[in-house]
Amino acid sequence: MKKILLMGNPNVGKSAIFTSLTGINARTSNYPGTTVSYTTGTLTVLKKGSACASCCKSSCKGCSYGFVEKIEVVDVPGTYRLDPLSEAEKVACRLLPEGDMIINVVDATNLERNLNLTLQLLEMNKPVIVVLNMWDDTIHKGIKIDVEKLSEMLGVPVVPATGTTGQGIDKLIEYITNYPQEPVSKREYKNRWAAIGEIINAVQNLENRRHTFLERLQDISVHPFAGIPIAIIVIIAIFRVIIGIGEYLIGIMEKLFERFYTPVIMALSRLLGGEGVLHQIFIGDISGETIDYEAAMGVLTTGVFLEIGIVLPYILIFYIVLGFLEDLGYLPRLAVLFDRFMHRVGLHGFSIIPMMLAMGCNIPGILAIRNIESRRQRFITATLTAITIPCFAQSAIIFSITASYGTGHVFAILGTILSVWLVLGSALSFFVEGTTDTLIMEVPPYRLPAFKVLLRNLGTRIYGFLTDAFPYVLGGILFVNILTILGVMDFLGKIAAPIITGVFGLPEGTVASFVVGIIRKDAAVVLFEPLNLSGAQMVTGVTLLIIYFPCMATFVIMLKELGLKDTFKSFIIMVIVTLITGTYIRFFMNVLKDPWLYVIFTVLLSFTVMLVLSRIADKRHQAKYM
Ligand SMILES: Nc1nc2c(ncn2[C@@H]2O[C@H](COP(=O)(O)OP(=O)(O)OP(=O)(O)O)[C@@H](O)[C@H]2O)c(=O)[nH]1
Ligand SMILES: [Mg+2]
Repeated sequence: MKKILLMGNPNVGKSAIFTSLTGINARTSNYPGTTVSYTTGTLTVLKKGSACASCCKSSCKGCSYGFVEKIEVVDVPGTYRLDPLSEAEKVACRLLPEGDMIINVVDATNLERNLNLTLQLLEMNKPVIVVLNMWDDTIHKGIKIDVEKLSEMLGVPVVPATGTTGQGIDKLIEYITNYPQEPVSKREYKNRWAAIGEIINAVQNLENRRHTFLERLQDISVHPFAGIPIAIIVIIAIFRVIIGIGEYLIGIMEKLFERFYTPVIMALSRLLGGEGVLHQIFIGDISGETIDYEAAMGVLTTGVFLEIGIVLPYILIFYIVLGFLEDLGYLPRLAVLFDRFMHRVGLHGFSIIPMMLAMGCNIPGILAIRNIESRRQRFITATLTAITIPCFAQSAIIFSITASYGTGHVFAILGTILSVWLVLGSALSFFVEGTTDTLIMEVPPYRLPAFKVLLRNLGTRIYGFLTDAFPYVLGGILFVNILTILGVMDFLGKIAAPIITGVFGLPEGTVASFVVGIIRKDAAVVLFEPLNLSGAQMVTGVTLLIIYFPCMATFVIMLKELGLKDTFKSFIIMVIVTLITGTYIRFFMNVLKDPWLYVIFTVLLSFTVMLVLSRIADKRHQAKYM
């Protein structure tokens, strides 16, 4: 099968064109580096018979029927160059020799810079078609491009297109099917930038026009004075909206469960005779006419309600908000704004993107570190993400279960993980060899997200959540129930007691949570519910569940991305951080008593540690290079 590679700079719309060509959903979003590995799909085209290429009589069978050709299309990660630096660029360059044809997707609003890669691709002696994507934006911005002239100067077909609406795709397919058969002539550009200048002068014309509202917003949101307060307001607003709407939806879900699901469970419970091993595993402890779904602990009661009743509503809102910000192009602006601050923990601003993604699910977060060039920063970002960022399924259960303890306790948990992030980040930056380079990142313009694209991305994420997470939660609860019945949990509890009870001050019953937490964190947090923990114990337990280990799936991805040695180092760090944090919370929550006092003290202390460490690191750095 013929293989076509979709290649181009990051964030030019390759995945959007890929989806239009193949009908396969590839993740698109408005920041460079969305695609970190490649996706393949098939384009099916109707071709004329070879004998018909010249005849075209209406009576000719080849002409009227033609034949079906299947072409493999590959959505390649973005690259600026063919001498790769980052992991994602390496993937792109490795794929290059395999392609029979290259579709070079170009951001037409940024033709000059994009042509650098185009000319490099033209030197590869392969058939190339140039797609001038973002054609809609090009028109809005008053940029005029003479397509025919450009095609003539490059010596290859050029097609204007809009990836999000599919405009221009027909023409592109026509060019693909009718590409001339003769071998491509050898090309070489001695002075690439001079050639680009010549092309731009000949084909591009800019019109003067007024700034749009989005462009003004663009300027304000990266302005150092206005940008940071806006970012803080945006982040607080996001959480308020998610929690507010999430709680509202959970209320509706509870009613729906009570109305439609409770009678089914009751009937099933009667069928199982109201007791016994199977009843305990699948239904759990229910009494009376209403079911406490969070505490029952049956696979079909707590397991199902946990994911559909609590996590799904939160995840839905979270992904709607994150999807909107991603497609609008806000995340790279956060990266620029927080760049200086992130340097204190040994990272540059880009690392904020993997971390934001990890708040939804840690896996896409860890995968996004491929766009970070230095190994040191990849290690620090992955370790910090795996230890301190709870996925939203976990956060949802935390909000829902700890809310009854009061806002102070919720903040005590959030404040502690923020502090671990600050202290651990600056410690890693201090101890891990190397320096942090300056942020060089392309910030895309704001683009109003297309509703269709938002919906498609949301659909993919929710489908992924339901198919990937749901079975693990049911399996996790089934697993714990069986272990409990077999007495294994009691046994593990006794073994782990010296640490769990002795050091952290938690009851032995919490061991089950730490066992399940290896598989799924949301299922683990809910196991605290029936234990009647004190406020301080809840803060300790929930915080330790966040930091002691990422879920198994994330850990496997870490192994793949970081390799065995670095993942092992990360793991050792997790164990040490868990021991220190557990001891810290137990001690200071007991000494300070009030959770708010604890939050203020802990956050101030961690900021101080961060400042001291980064000051010493600066001094050390200066001494080394003076
Ligand atoms: N206005 C407009 N937006 C587009 C067009 N094509 C893509 N986009 C948007 O541009 C952003 C980037 O698109 P992607 O398809 O993710 O770009 P990509 O080249 O695959 O990006 P990476 O995988 O990060 O290299 C997304 O927000 C798309 O919705 C277009 O023709 N017009
Ligand atoms: Mg992409």
